Amino acid sequence: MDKRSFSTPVDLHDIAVTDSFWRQEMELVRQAVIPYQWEALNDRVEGAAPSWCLHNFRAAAKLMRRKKAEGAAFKPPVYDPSRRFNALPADPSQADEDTFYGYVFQDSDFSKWIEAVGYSLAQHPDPALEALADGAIDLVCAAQDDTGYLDTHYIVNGMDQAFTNLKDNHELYCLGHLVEAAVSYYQGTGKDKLLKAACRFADYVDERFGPEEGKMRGYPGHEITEMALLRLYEVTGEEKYRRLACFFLDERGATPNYFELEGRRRAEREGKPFKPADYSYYQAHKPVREQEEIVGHAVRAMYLCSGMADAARLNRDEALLDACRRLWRSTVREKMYITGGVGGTAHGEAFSFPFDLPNGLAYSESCAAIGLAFFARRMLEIEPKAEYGDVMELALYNTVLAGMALDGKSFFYVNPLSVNPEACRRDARFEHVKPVRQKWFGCACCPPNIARIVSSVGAYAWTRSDTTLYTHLYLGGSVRFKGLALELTTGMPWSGDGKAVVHAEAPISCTLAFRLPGWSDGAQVACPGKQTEIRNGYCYLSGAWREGDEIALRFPMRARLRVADARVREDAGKAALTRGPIVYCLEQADNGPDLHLARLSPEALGAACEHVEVLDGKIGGHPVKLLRAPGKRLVQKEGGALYTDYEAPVFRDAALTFIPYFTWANRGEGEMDVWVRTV
Ligand code: FUB
Ligand code: ZN
Repeated sequence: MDKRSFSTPVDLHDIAVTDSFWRQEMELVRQAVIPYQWEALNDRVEGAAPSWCLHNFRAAAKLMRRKKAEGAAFKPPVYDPSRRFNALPADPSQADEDTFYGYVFQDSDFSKWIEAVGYSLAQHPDPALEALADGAIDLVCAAQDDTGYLDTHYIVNGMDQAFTNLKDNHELYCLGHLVEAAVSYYQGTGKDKLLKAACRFADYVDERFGPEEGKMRGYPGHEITEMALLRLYEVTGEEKYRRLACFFLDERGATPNYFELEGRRRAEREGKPFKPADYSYYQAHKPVREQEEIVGHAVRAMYLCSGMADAARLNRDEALLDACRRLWRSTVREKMYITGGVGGTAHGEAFSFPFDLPNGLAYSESCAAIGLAFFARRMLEIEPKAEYGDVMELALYNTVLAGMALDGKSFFYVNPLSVNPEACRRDARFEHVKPVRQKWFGCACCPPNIARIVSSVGAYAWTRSDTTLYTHLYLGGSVRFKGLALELTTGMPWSGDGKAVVHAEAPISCTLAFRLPGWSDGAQVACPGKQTEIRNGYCYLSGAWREGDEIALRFPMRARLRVADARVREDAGKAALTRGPIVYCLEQADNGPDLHLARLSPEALGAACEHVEVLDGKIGGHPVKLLRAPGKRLVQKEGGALYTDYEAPVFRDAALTFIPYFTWANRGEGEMDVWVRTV
């Protein structure tokens, strides 16, 4: 491990994103998504599934007020496991103000929202938004128990059973999200009220978990706590948070299995038979350092890998880094969709077996693609290799952005690569697939997760070490590093050409490193007079930088016809069109129904796609590049018998119009396909 190549994200205060693409996405989050989600968290969006998130904090805060007022006379609620999911009132206005509703992890939706607010405020001060967030933080802090414990599910239902079901009940996950939120808000605003609350909860957990005699040897049933505690360690310098995170990582999957132990204890207490679970769903089937294949719930797996990568970097832990590399390879070489989505099966929202990547039945949860971007960035922080940057870019531009409507007011949880709306409506196997984005979800993990990653996209674009500024993603804007400002002008994601101009009052010696995108043949980064070295798909330019130094970025971008490995059964005989980092798809709105009859004409296209036209278009008012490719349609026999004798197929010419995958389903309901038959 060469720690000279280690880097960490550039502080968002030092970044200004100004290009027309990402600036617009970030402004959408700031002006539309954050306010909309605040309404959703307060159950005020008509026709949307209630969140209960703020309701639960209010119920917990009320209970805490009562606890303080009554002192020793206070009788805490006693947990009833059969009420883990309290029946939801048909009409939210009929909700009981003292009852917890929704999933056990509803608190995390607030945390993701506040995290997005923190990132946004770092780059765009907004006193009204900050005042709203401060008020929300006051409420959340009022819900905290005086021990530091802060999880409304148990506070309201009975803390006597706190930490008795780590496998499923998400308290440590909620801690993780709270920490991420608190750090972001602290970094964005300088305010530490939430940070103090998060530290108190983390301290409470630290006092109860660990290898020491008398402490619990458990770990999160849903990872995130690990990377969050490591971030808290980096911000506070408190060694205990690093120790706790590493304990959680290394204890996972140890024998005896903790989830089994706690499950047996619970069964005994409740007088029920013990049912073992499949611990690979939780990545707890064996110690993380021994894991070879990425398995189980996809978001959990990606968050785990992200925590492992953070620990590998902070502890210079070669063995852990090797495990990260293995799991990375297993993910991107065998289990990732061409859209950068992961999680091939709805069964457990999980990774399936290698090369099982169904298009229509895909799960590809928005959160899982976000987790893949987290993992990729952390690997880049350790060893800058273009492969990580390529995957991070792919996930962000395609599955992550597809998760949010162009107006920011509806969301996908599941991101299929093929949709037949009738199947979604009538076939229970497709129940998880929605043909249009939803206003909200009972389990709304994805929408605020998209908000937090989009508003912090700058931290994925640039990382820095003492000597080097790395540009991983090409966002237009500027970034400050060691007394210089690097101003990037790009046409991404529609054009690969751009430039970077240095602004510096005095000469500064350092290295500027730029990713050479894998989608570009003959990518070039050049600056006359600077020492140039290409390593692992990055171009390193070193020397004394002066005001006006200009770096030419030339990343030829062309439409590409892509095919999948033959082991991906669903994609055999099919191809997908991509251009730069953007994956394209066919939509009914442009191509009519029955997309399964469409054929790309590879003989006309050729490998170089010279016959694909690149057109300027608009989807939902947003300027995009469309692709028009020569194609055909299979002419079907009309209204005949279900089965007839074979006859040579007849095709008619039909040009095919492709739109960027992230823009699909912004013009109403219809069929969609990423993979199109070529034979
Ligand atoms: O369990 C918390 C979140 O809810 C997961 O990350 C998502 O997959 C959804 O199940
Ligand atoms: Zn999600």
